[in-house]
Parts: sequence; structure tokens; C-alpha cells
Amino acid sequence: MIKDKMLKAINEQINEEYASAYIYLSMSAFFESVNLQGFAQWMRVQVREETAHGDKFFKHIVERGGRVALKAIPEPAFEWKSPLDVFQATQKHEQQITACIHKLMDLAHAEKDYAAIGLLQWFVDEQVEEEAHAEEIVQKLTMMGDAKHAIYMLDRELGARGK
Ligand code: OFO
Repeated sequence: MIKDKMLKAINEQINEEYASAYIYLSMSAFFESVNLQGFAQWMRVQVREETAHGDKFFKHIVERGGRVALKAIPEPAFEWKSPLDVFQATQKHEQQITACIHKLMDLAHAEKDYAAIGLLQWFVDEQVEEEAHAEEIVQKLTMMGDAKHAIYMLDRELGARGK
């Protein structure tokens, strides 16, 4: 049976994961509005990943006899200045999520919750990947500057994600 402190903290993380999905869905809508369908597709795959993260924590609580408590999801941002602006926001967001996961891991250790430690190790590794993906795209976009042709090529490359 999961203890109260850990249960509360994981329930908060479930909210973070679905809120992340909502942020990326809004970014996907932004890219659709500026005719960058490949970027939009990349973000839609990201939405699915975040939902899967939320589901993983959800399942963990249920399997350990806890009760999932869903909270309100904040309204996501609507406007960005450029693709680079979007991916800088993505990178910053993922860094925040990594900090949340590390905090959860600290709590799991303090509580000697070995089941949660096992689950959280998966998330620690996943966050390394999440940050690396965002970082790579930020670097490419920074290099490209305003070169429209390069952005079009990147749009095609990112559109292959999840296909
Ligand atoms: Fe983007 O890793 Fe979950 O939130």
C-alpha cells in the first residue's frame, strides 16, 4: 500500500504530466496555424508521450491500492514568437519536469519507498532523453536563424516522428 506523502506527491506529478500534454497540444495548434505541419506532428507525438507518462503514474497508484485524485489543468500559452521560441520554452519546461522528478526521487528515498524508486528511475532516464531532444532542436533552430529553406527542411524531418 502506498503511503500518504508519496501518494500526494505522485498525484501532483500526474497533474504535471497532463498539463505538459496540454502545453504541447497548444504548441501543436500554433504550428498548424503557421503552416509548419511537421513541427505540429512532432508536438502531437509529444502529447501522446506526456499522456503515457501520466498513465504510468496513474497505474502505479492504482496497483498500490491508492486513489488517483485529478486536479485542474492550467490554461497553456497560446502565442510564441517563432519555432525557436517554442523549443526554448519546451526545453525550459522539460528542465522543470526533471527537477520535479528528482524531487520525487528524493522523497521516495526518504520514505524508503522502493517501488516508487523503481518507477522513478525510469522517469530519470526518460528526462535525459526529453531534455536532449529539445536541446538538439534548439541548437538546430539557432543555427538556422531566419533561413526559411532550412526551417522547411527541418519541418519535413520532424514530421517523420511517430510515423
Ligand atoms: Fe516531457 O516528460 Fe513527462 O512531463
